[in-house]
Amino acid sequence: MSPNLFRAVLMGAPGSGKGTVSSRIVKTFSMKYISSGDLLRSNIEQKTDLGNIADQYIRDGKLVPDIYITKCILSELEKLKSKSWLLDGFPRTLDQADELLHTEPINTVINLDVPFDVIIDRLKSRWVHLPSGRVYNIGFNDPAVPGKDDVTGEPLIQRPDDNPVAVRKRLEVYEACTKPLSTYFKQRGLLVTFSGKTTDEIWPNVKKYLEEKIK
Ligand code: G5P
Ligand code: MG
Repeated sequence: MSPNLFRAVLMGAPGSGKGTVSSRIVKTFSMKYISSGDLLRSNIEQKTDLGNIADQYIRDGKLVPDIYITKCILSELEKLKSKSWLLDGFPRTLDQADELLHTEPINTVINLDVPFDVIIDRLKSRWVHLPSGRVYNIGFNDPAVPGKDDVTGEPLIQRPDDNPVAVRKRLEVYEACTKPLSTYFKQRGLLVTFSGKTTDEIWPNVKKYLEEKIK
C-alpha cells in the first residue's frame, strides 16, 4: 500500500456510535467512507437482488450471510483503489475478516467499547435519514426541526431493526460472531480500543490517535 494511503476499520456493538464517530472522522481527516449497514439499507430501498435477500436478515437482527456481504463490500473497495478509506460495520465474522485482509492491507482497527445498557437506551431514541445514513438521537443530537433531516428536510424514520426484540438479537449476534474479531485483530497488531459511555468522551481520544497515526 502506498504510504500516502490510510485504511481503517471501525468495529463495535450495534449502537456503539460507529456511524457517529465515522462522520467525525470523515469530516476531520477527509477520507472515503463505506458503511455496510447503509449499503444494505440502500439496496433494500432500491429493491436490488442483494436488498431482497438482506431485508429479512436485517429485520430479524441477524447477519446477512458472508457470501453476499463480502462480495458487495470488496467490489466497493475495488472502486477506491487509490483512496484512503474508513470501513464501518465490515468485517463482522472471522471469514469476512480473512477475506478483507487477503484483499486489502489495512492500517488500523478502531474498536468502540460502550456498555450494553447505554446502547439499549440510545437505540430507543434513534432517528435516521435513510438516503444519507445521517443519524440523530433525541437529547444528544436532535434534528433542528423535529422529525426532519437537517440537510434535506426529508422525513426521518426509525429503523425496523431498532425494536427491542431485534436489538436484543443484534447484541447477541455481536457477542457471538463479531466480538471475537477483537482478538483476531489484536493478534495482528491492528486493534485499538476506545471505551466510554458517550461519543463526546470517546471522540477526542480517537482523534488524537488518528492524528498521530496519519501524520
Ligand atoms: P449496521 O447498520 O452496521 P449496527 O447494528 O452495527 O448496524 P448501528 O445500529 O448502525 O450499528 P452505530 O452505527 O454503531 O449503530 O451507532 P450510531 O448510529 O452512530 O449511534 C446509535 C445512536 O446513538 C444514534 O441515534 C446516535 O445519534 C446516538 N448516539 C451516539 N453517540 C451518543 C452519545 O454519546 N449519547 C447519546 N445519547 N446518543 C448517542 O448493520 C445493520 C444490519 O445490517 C447487516 C446486519 O443484519 C446488521 O444487523 N449487516 C451485516 N451483516 C453481515 N455482515 C456485515 N458485515 C454486515 N454489516 C451490516
Ligand atoms: Mg451505523
